[in-house]
Amino acid sequence: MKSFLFAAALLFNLPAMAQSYDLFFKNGTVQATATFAEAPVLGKPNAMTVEFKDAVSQIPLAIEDQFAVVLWMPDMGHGSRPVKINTAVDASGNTLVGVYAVTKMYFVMGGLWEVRVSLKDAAGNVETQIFNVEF
Ligand SMILES: [Cu+2]
Repeated sequence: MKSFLFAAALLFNLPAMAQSYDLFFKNGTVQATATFAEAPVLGKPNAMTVEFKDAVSQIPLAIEDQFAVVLWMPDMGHGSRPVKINTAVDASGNTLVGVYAVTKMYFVMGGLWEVRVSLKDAAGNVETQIFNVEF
């Protein structure tokens, strides 16, 4: 996906607006790359893709765990409305292994936001990794 977006940006000579964040789970073995194709903006329904990969081989990884994303303002102790998560599909409608489309990401006010990405395994253990977005 990332290489496709990069290629598309070159092809159409668009400004490089994509923003990517790499998060690591399960003692560094699982990589999750979160990409905003367009830089997030305040008060709009932003979207990102999250691609899970084996951190070493970079091969897409099907995730058995429950995947969740929460938007949170740490300085103010509140969040936003729930985001929507779907498995991502390619142009033919085939499910992309380990890729999720996260939509309805509303950053409802200016300031520092945490994007809290978490995996919950079958035993109920939750691991959360965070990246920041600031407006
Ligand atoms: Cu706030």
